[in-house]
Amino acid sequence: MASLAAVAALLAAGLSQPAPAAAVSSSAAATAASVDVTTFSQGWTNPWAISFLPDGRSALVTENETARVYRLRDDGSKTLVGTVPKVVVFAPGDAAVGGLLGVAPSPTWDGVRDKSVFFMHTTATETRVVRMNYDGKSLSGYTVVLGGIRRGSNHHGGKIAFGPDGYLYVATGEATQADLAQDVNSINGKILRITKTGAPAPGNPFGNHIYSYGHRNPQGLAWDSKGRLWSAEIGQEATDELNLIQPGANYGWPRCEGYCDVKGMTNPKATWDHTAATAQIAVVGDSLYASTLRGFQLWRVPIDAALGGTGDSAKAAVFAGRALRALTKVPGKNELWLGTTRNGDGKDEILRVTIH
Ligand SMILES: [Ca+2]
Repeated sequence: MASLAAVAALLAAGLSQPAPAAAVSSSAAATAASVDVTTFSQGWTNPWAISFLPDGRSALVTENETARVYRLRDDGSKTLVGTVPKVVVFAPGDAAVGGLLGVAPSPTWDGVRDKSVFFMHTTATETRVVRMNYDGKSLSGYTVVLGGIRRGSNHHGGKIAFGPDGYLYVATGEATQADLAQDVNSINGKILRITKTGAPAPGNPFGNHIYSYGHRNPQGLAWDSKGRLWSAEIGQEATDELNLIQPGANYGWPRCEGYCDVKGMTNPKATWDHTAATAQIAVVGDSLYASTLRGFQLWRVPIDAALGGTGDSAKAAVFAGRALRALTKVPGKNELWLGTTRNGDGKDEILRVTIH
């Protein structure tokens, strides 16, 4: 447990002012992956999401409040490709409250025949998924794909990602209206599964946009090597959750937060104290990795342990010292790109996390 004590010490030192970043070894020595963390790209302001283009060597990165979109290459260089219009942040300075959120290039994007890139963002009145054209140089056009997602002061979800089935999965928050999460006629507090034109994907469990429900503020989506969908969401007063997502399942909010024993509600596979603010997830090999905003940590959760009911005891912090959000796996490598957040204008970084 020495490594967890080290994490605690870092946190005690780092909560008000970011402490020097440090990698810590996992507590589960027999199965632990060790990580090397290096600063990879600097000059960022609250990066929210990182999503690779099909070339596998460069990614689009959104900035939350500036609404800017950059292309980040594997040498760490970045190029501004445009700004998403109509983005409204209600409370500048607090990255929790909307702005430009997720990004997902079309899986067949080539910049010529297929230029489609999808974004999720808040406007003055709603949260929406939009499509823009990216020709490899700049963004143009703006088409609303799915509007009418309610926005509140907070809890906007925001992650979007194409699944192995080619459909777009959209994590929506309950916009501080908790009862919407249990309403299968509302698209808030859900994981949605939609086509590129915003229609319900074929085979959805309720015949509408909804794939799963009972979510509070989900910001993480990732698939494992077996094609299983996982999601992370931030809790209210007690518990952040890592959930294994099944179509049609009810993940409990607001009746349940974390584990509970209510018929028809699906329990999480791992949890954190809600003060961690567990944001995004990515899969490398047989483990899930989770970034935390207020926990200042990157966590590793062995997938087999999570499936077997021991996710909480098996999870371990592998890096600590920075407020973290944007997280994605690098295609073809045992590597993550991980964005810091809330360090002030131009002071965030994208970190390269190499997993051994
Ligand atoms: Ca839940």
